[in-house]
Amino acid sequence: MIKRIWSREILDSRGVPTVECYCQLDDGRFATASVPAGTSTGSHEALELRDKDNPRYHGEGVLKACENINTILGPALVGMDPTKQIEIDQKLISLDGTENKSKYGGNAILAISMVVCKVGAISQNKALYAWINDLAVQKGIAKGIKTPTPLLNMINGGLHGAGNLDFQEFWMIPATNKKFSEGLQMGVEIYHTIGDNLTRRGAIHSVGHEGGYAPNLFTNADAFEVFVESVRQTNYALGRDVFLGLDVAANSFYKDGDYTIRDRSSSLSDDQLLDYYKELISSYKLAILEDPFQEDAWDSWKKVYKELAGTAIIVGDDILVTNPKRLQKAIEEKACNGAVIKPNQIGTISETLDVVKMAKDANWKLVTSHRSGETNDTFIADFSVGIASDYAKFGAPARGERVAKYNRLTAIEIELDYFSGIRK
Ligand code: 2PG
Ligand code: MG
Repeated sequence: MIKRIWSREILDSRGVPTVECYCQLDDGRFATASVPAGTSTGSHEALELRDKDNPRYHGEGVLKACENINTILGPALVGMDPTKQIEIDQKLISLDGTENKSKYGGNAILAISMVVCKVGAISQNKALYAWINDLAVQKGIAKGIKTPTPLLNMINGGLHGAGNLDFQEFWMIPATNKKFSEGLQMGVEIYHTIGDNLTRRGAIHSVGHEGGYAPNLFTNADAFEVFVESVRQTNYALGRDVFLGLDVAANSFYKDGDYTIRDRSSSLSDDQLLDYYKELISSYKLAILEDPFQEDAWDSWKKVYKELAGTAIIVGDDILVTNPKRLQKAIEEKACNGAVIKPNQIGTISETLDVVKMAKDANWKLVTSHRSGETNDTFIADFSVGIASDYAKFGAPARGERVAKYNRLTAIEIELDYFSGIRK
């Protein structure tokens, strides 16, 4: 049973405070978990509690969230069985009592939900991904695990990049018939080739929040040009071994009814932007398009779904925010056919599983995702396997907090190969 839950403030990969939580059982075993945080957050996400009225860390501290764990939420769970995840999450939700977890903070609540999940697995001597799959089954999801196809974020723009691109994430997607580790290796080779090509072009680059290059280029489409050039220089064929994808994160360049991007001299209406996506999809073989319109532009989402869902997967992130109500609406209105899954957008593991169940029942594709502000916690990698996610996006194949998750997936792949007899 749970003996003690304790939390402290740590830093995420951007140098911004976040919550780490520790849970010890009465037999002495324990786990720790830490929550990620977004930069381009959707306005309908669970509330991330920050010490806005305290000048330390420019008001970004999370001491209050930690205190909520240490003095209220943690003590309320002492004595409970850590394998009762759904009951524990329900208790956290009712203690908070608000729609968006604003009383105690989504960051405080998720930290506990994650650490309970980890210690629940430990208490049964189970691999975390296997325990997550058991929880998924408890929620009515079909039994079964798999390693996902990675969406490797090679070029960072928008709110994530230090360069001048408007679109947020330019992905390389290995063909889905490749093993995870093979796709990752292809991605790394292409990543380094892109770096060389950007250097040769003098497109001054650093890296963005997620480890992808953050260049200065003339247009967003030029990033795809560099991509295509780089893939050609490897042994892989675009459209056969490798596909491209995009998280537009359109919220970040939407203002007063229009979208402004450097590819066009004047601002674009929703219809003009849709026409531009059609051009990009056919020129660059984009297989997945995330957040093409801002988070409340339901009519434009319905249009993009109608016109493009047969060609590319239309994935919702800021529009859905891993929220069952918004997902239900998107299913009914046919707004997308793929969902980004981010536990910290909703705040508990159980509610995240509810969203996974709904998306799977609607035959949508799942993209399990990190956040731009990450820690070295690899929980999300196990989660992606435990829910048999189609895709996982954990950033570039570079930078410690990103590769920690990819390396965890290769470890899981080895373990699964070993259990299935493929590997001795
Ligand atoms: C996104 C995410 C993660 P952030 O938009 O999909 O890549 O970014 O965590 O900044 O919301
Ligand atoms: Mg996104």
